[in-house]
Amino acid sequence: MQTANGNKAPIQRKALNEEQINRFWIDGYLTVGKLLQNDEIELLRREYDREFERARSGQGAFRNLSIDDTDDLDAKNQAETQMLQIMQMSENNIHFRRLLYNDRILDLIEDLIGPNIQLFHDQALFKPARHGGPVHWHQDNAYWRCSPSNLVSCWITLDDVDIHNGAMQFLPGTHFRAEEHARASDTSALLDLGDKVDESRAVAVALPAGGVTLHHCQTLHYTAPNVTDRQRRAFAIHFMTPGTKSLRALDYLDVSFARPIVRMRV
Ligand SMILES: O=C(O)CCC(=O)C(=O)O
Repeated sequence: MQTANGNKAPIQRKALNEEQINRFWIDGYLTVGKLLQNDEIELLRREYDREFERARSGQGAFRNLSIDDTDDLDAKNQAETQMLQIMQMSENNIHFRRLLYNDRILDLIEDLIGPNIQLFHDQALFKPARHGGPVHWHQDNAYWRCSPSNLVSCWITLDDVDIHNGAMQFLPGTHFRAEEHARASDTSALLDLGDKVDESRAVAVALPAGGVTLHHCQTLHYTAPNVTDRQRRAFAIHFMTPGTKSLRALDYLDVSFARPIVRMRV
């Protein structure tokens, strides 16, 4: 934007400094740290637990990504390994709906993708204590196949996370190139980049409850099985700029480009 005297107007940063923005574009992810306050975390934990109890008792949709896709409630609930997912929790729960419009979150996103922001989708990702399953190495856009591939995800944890209960692990600098993914060998619900990943370069991001990481839709990431006595409750919000489209999403994904515009400043 030009000012009246022809000079470039300084870009208005909302939440991130220049070094953080550069870090995000160089590494493909950024650790933000604790963003939610304790009372917000408590409320969201209660609502999250309620939504999973409802779903697991047959009153709502959920998937166990650790097993092949199925509608069999017992199979999903009783599997030895459980990576549980509720898609679009914000469509049924006002508190998670409100979180989509949280200014502290949107200010971060605005600094990365600009002032017009649309929800691509949201998901709750729950690893129960002791038998929480992994999410294999992947780029989000291998599932979504969105174009342009410039979506940014905000991953929020409602529990303290470290490498043992399923903290996010990222491979810095992998967002510059789309990789071919294969279906995982242990479950039809996940993709897996498998041997192609040099895990020695992975960075695990420990966070306190209420903490946030941001990642680009082509950044390779992974979360390990939860082998601890602590549950790991996370919620991911995937944001895009309006006008993004999908070339050809995987058939089992509920891809929509008609979700709310959560901030508009044209
Ligand atoms: O929460 C997890 O375990 C995985 C999250 C993830 O892959 C994502 O948010 O893109």
